[in-house]
Amino acid sequence: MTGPELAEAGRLLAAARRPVVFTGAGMSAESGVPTFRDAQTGLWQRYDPQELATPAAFRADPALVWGWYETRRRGVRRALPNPGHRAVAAIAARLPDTVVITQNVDDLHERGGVPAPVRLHGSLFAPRCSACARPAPLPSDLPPSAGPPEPHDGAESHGGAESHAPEAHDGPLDPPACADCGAPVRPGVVWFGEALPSAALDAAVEAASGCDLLLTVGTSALVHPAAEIPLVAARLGAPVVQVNPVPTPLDAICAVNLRGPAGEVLPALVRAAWPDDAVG
Ligand code: BJW
Ligand code: ZN
Repeated sequence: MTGPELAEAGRLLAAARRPVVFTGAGMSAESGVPTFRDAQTGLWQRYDPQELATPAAFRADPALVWGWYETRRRGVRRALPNPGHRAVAAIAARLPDTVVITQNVDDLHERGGVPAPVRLHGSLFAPRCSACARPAPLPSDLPPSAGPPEPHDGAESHGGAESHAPEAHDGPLDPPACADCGAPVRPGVVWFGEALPSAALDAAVEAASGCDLLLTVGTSALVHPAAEIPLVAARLGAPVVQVNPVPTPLDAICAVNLRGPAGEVLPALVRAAWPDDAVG
């Protein structure tokens, strides 16, 4: 990938000292993890968010909701970080004050080399009690997805287009009971109508307020308050660079819009910023 936009984005990245990388579901799309709102492949094309991603949905049918999240968790365990995740890790390695903020509930940034992203919408891997909030152990996986996540050496660094969408085990599954109070354990994610974890939201706003470049990747920027993070950076004068195959509401505030998939654009961006480095 070449072009004046990429060159300009590369200049902005090379000049940055405190960049923020803000990611959404498109970041993991090339790893085979479905997005939410893409036509054809998005989860909300097949599932109703009101029946699965709200506290009321969990109260109404805990087994339906728990089973759906367990299936997604097992899909994510089979997925591998893609070259876009590696490129984000390369940026963070080059610029140690980089802050990675993600809306994603998968663990692909961590497995791609970013140990502690700021998580705005929680994690598939942190279930907790729905009543007392005590953290609960992860259920052990059933074959064929049994065992720990695959190690991430160079051999797996290409990710893959193979889909890890909910399939074989999709179906109701009773959630475990809390070891303290016996209430049902719930997924550790943020549902519609729930507050974001305050420490994560504070850290995200602080990072966006102090950054000198915000790179937004693979988000439709439709879900609030997360969608305001790039706006905070722009309002305070930081250039915003967007990576997305299609336009989003953020286009208007972006200094550069890089139209394309994260797994291709981000490695190209890293090469444009630091042509002499052997990364990406
Ligand atoms: C690629 C690609 C490739 C594809 N490369 N790119 C202001 C206005 C209107 C509404 C609200 C508002 N403020 C709050 C609300 C209500 C609501 C909301 O935002 N609703 C709107 C949808 C209308 N927000 C909330 O309810 C939030 N809570 C809240 O506000 O609480 C208030 C409160 C305060 C105090 C006390 C109590 C309450 C919570 C929002 C939680 C969102 N949860 C979800 C589910 C998480 C769990 C799960 O995984 O099931 O989070 S919804 C879903 O959307 C998920 C995502 O993190 C989030 C964002 O989606 P994302 O990442 O942008 O994905 P997509 O699919 O939308 O877009 C993918 C993009 O990738 C596309 O653009 C593609 O083109 C692109 N792409 N391939 C690069 N290869
Ligand atoms: Zn409990």
